[in-house]
Amino acid sequence: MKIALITGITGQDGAYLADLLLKKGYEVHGIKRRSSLFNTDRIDHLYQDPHEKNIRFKLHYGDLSDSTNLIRIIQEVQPDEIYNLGAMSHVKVSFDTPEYTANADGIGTLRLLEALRILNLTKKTKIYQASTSELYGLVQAVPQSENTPFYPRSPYAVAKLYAYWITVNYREAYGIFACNGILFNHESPLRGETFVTRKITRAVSKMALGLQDCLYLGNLDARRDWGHAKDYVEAMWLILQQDQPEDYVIATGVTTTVRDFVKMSFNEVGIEIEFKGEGIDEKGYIRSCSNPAYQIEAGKEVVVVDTAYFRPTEVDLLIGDPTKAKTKLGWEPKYDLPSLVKEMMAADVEHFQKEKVLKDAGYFIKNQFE
Ligand code: NDP
Ligand code: GDR
Repeated sequence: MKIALITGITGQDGAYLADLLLKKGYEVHGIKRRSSLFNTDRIDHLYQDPHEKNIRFKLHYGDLSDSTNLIRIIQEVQPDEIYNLGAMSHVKVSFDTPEYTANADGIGTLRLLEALRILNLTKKTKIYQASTSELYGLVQAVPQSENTPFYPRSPYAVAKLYAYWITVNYREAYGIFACNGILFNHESPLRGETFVTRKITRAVSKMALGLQDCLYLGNLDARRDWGHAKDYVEAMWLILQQDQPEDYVIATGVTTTVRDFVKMSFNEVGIEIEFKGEGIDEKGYIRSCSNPAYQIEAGKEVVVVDTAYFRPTEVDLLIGDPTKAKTKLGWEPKYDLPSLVKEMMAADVEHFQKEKVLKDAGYFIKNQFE
């Protein structure tokens, strides 16, 4: 039985990857951070009681900023494969917490690679590094491939640039089977609520149900190559199953603006919206609503640009070229953007329908101390 260790197992990708590896027969270990509230929502369905025998899913407390902790866990687990998904992954927040981001996202990767050297696991353990399309940053050329130069535009991307190169360096210097997956944006119903896609699908669902009035967004012109996290974790696994350790771009090859993502989300609930104005004066209004379940009047202002969500330096355009992954890994995404939006909207509408039932019955308490 192969043994995998996943950092960031409580995140979106960690949850999908753990599920995939368990289905493939792996013993899966994950590192979770201590928090004052439960933070294992996304993986609770995978939980196995540690008091039982022969369990294949185990969680360890840890943090990428703590080398001794990482060394101890790796020594205990003796993993065949490490997937380093743990990171402070929010680009905008990285401008507020640049030093912490560098520590977790950059030096955290170094700590894992060094642990393999210290424990003499350089020949046994393969390692996947969660690299990102944010490395491309300021557009040099499109579509972006494994050969496109990097130009990071945030403390997050700069930290990930260090992680990318230290992964390459340890591969070349010590022969570690260490690979970068340069993944473009990938989303799902498990996506963190403050990333733009999930922020949109949640808000649109709430607006359709009369639980929210307006959605405040930043740059509507940004273009992203959005795929589904389920497809992308499959690629992570494939990358570590090859004969040679290499780096791969994982993307759909299609790019869409934030504005169009908003329109597509509203369309899922039968609502058409139009945008008027430009720049910070741009607003989105309801044009029509064909779904009788939702009483939304035409002309209502539903999207407003708020400069608080602008980044000091923005990444305007991402569109990936996944040719290498398709040819060498045989990777093929099953989802396109419309099917992704459909799944995210369906999940959020269902969630907020339940919340509305509670609220209508007087049970919905926003803050227990209010
Ligand atoms: P999430 O933000 O959903 O998950 C991040 C995970 O990292 C969480 O489990 C989080 O724990 C954990 N984490 C944060 N800080 C630390 C730390 N100091 N030590 C240990 N664990 C930590 O990210 P995604 O699942 O979306 O992304 C997975 C990885 O892939 C990240 O590295 C991200 O940067 C990268 N990536 C993501 C892309 C995407 O579009 N989703 C695209 C390209 C790269 P907690 O739950 O406690 O917060
Ligand atoms: P990104 O994702 O920065 O690409 O990083 P995010 O969804 O945060 O932003 C995408 C684009 O949307 C614009 N935007 C907004 N973004 C947020 N979060 N909130 C808003 O209100 C808003 N309005 C407009 C942003 O300016 C940006 O251009 C994600 C993360 O998962 C990273 O960890 C990962 O490495 C990259 O994707 C690939």
